[in-house]
Amino acid sequence: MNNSLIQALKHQHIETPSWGYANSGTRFKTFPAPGAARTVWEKVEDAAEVHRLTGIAPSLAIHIPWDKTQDWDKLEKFAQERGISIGAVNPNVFQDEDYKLGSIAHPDPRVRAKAVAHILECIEIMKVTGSRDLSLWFADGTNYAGQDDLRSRKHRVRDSLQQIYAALPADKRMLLEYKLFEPAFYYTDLPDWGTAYAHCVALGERAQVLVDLGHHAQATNIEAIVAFLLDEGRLGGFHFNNRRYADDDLIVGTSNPLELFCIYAELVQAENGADEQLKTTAHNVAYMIDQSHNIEPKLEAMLYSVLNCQETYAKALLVDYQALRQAQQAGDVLGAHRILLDGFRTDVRPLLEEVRQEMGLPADPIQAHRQSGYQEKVARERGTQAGGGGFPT
Ligand code: PSV
Ligand code: MN
Repeated sequence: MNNSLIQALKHQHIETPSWGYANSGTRFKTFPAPGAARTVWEKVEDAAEVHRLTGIAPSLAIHIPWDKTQDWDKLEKFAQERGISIGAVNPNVFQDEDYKLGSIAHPDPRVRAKAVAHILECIEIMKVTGSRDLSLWFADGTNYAGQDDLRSRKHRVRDSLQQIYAALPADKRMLLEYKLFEPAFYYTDLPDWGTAYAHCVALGERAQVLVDLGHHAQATNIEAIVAFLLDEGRLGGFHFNNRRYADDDLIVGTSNPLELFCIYAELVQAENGADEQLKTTAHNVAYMIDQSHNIEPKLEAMLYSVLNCQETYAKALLVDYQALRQAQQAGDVLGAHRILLDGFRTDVRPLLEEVRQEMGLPADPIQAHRQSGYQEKVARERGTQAGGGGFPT
């Protein structure tokens, strides 16, 4: 087997989200999941189980205040003992009563200051947990034409982000996530990658765009966004999931595997190309899952998500990019397409079994999980809770 391919696969890093281990639902109903994590400690334990079985999920993204604890040092140590580090810190400026009309774009300066203060508190948490990324998503927007002044809102967003960026230590980054719509339906303050990018450029180099796969209009070419942001040195990270209609939070790679493959192909080319700056940008991309599973068994869904990323990465690594380039330059439309798709069509499961064996992991992590008794154990110990840490029911 090709050694650099194996090395790349062994060093893949997918971050799982604390909120993916807790009970969650739709606005219609939350079906409590037996054994769903109730506290940040249990979320760490679940993340550790996913990492134990896959070997490529060594960090956990947290959401504040859902995961707030009095003793961050203790949590850090608890996680470390289980092979997990605390990853991106996600402030929550969308669930307090004060945020009815927005947070950093709110018309009232008091509310904006409150939102900024919460995010500054999250930066303090990052210092203790050793997190590199401050991951920002805002529910800010309006529902009706005329409800608020759009340019004023832009200025309020910029001003708030500047205050936050100024407080960010030199070794930390701000990831700015956009979302087409929801919860606001008429106007969203950060609706697309271009808006996020423009704010990032105005802020400084350590402000980077976060691409959540669920946050685009139908048929948007996400790999093209990825290519553009990579080339501009502004792709900071991903929130992986899959959508069919809106922000559906389905398991990444299930409803549009080709899209995920094309995204990975862009990343692999950037990682392995000759352009050093591009390489650095690609190497620093944070690969995070952002999914809340409502009807699926939570751990198994998370395992699938991590493994789907692994499979897709392997396929993208197998493409003959040199031949692809030649076909592109020769104007060979379908020849080029076929070379790229050859990677997508390859069955990489035997290769990944070998990689897992070399890493001392179970050949089939899903089967291993099903046979491990972990799910039964947590169901017994934690019971079936309505609600729990994470999304309120
Ligand atoms: C919003 O839909 C989002 O994608 C943001 O990343 C949040 O932090 C996350 O989901 C959980 O609410
Ligand atoms: Mn997201």
